[in-house]
Amino acid sequence: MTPTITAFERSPDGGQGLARDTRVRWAFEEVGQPYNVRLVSFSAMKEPAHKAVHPFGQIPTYEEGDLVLFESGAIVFHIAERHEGLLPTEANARARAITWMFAALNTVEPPILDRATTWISEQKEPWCEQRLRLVDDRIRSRLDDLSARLGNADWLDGEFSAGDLMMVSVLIRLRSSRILDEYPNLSAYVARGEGRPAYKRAFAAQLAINAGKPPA
Ligand code: GTB
Repeated sequence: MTPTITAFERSPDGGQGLARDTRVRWAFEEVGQPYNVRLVSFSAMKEPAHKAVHPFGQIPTYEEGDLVLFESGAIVFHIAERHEGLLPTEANARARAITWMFAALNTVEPPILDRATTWISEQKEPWCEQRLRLVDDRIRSRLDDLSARLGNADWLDGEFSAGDLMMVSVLIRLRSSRILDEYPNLSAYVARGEGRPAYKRAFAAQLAINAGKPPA
């Protein structure tokens, strides 16, 4: 059965691929699994029908027969577990790749999200600039360590894995801040991820929906 995911009917980013359906699309593309997309509006997301699928009224979701999932991390993990290509077969390497998925979502993404929230919702507050400086320092602290760990390697732990897919997806959100430019190896890492044919297909698929539409 072909899985169906949900995505914004009209993404606030106008097709920059920053919404979290892109990472799920990328995972599907990496493993060669076709998928369907159901587009939802901001108001429909808060209706009971969508909340039955996603308790918090958000995207992305994943439906395949009786199975209903939400949370992009859980969905990418599910795809990676069910198909070859995103997780190593050797048990310890597999556990490490999963660890990097969690690190991306739990350790690196939170301050990046704080930045986005401050930038989008708190710009008019008198303390906004001060808060941005604090959040940027927290981001730099994570990137300092991530950059040191990556070093000159192409990927975080051997071959490209779901851990890299998630980490690159999280770092992409930083592009407009220019903070990533301070870390040439992380910029190159993100560029390597974006250069993968699977990422390009995922990006193009979401752009095809959002191009030409004014941002939501
Ligand atoms: N932890 C959940 C996950 O990883 O799946 C978070 C899901 C989430 O935040 N979904 C967002 C959503 O549905 C879309 S991706 N928001 C609507 C709502 O909460 O009412 C976050 C997102 C939104 C917009 C941009 N953008 O425009 O740049 C980027 C990312």
